[in-house]
Amino acid sequence: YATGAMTGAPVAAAMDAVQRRLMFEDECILVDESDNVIGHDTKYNCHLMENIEAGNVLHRAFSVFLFNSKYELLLQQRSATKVTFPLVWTNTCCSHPLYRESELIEEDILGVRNAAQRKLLDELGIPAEDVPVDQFIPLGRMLYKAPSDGKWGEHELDYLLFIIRDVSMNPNPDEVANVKYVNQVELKEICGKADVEEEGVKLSPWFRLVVDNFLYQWWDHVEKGTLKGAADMEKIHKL
Ligand code: DMA
Ligand code: MN
Repeated sequence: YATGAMTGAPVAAAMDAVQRRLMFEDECILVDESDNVIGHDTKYNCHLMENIEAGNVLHRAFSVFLFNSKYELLLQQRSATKVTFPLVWTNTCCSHPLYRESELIEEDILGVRNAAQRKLLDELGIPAEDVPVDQFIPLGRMLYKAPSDGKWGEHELDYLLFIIRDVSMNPNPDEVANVKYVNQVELKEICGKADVEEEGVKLSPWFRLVVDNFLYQWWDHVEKGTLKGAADMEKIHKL
């Protein structure tokens, strides 16, 4: 079988072709714990647990939480071919702003907003006009580390973005296995099931951190129309 000449890694050869391409093409933004840009590295290098443990690949990321006009939250189940965290249920869309001019803009968090709009189209087929960049509401930043399967993991400084819009969608099967809108009661049921291993429901670790620390209070603000007052972009929550 292919030996992965570029890396010498059979790991790379075993990856799904679409996901492998993204692992080497996507150049993530490396930051320090205060979110200052200190460099860049491939998505591949940033997610190898050995590099994470060495402490060199903290990178910038974002997590979008999209609500419809009934204030239901759109969840996605990651595809089976995702290299990290396959088949787990998670928030609407997650990825990384890339080391390119349009996604490095810090004024008004525009770089992260541009990346969020790009990935909502890539993963869920949501047209850009349905998610204008000025409609994303940044609520906070969190720093977390999470192993996936021993080989792979995450160590991110994650921008949490809410958006309240009715959208059209056409999920990309390379990225997404399933989607579902839930209300607060339904999400609490899903989280209850995720706590019981035999139920076979898995949630992503970053989604679980947001659920356990922030989500329901922010969701109440969504329902009351008071969300903007809930934002705190100064503090970086170390979770
Ligand atoms: C990475 O998400 C970002 C977070 C917040 C976990 P991902 O693994 O879905 O990234 P991508 O969609 O680029 O593969
Ligand atoms: Mn990451």
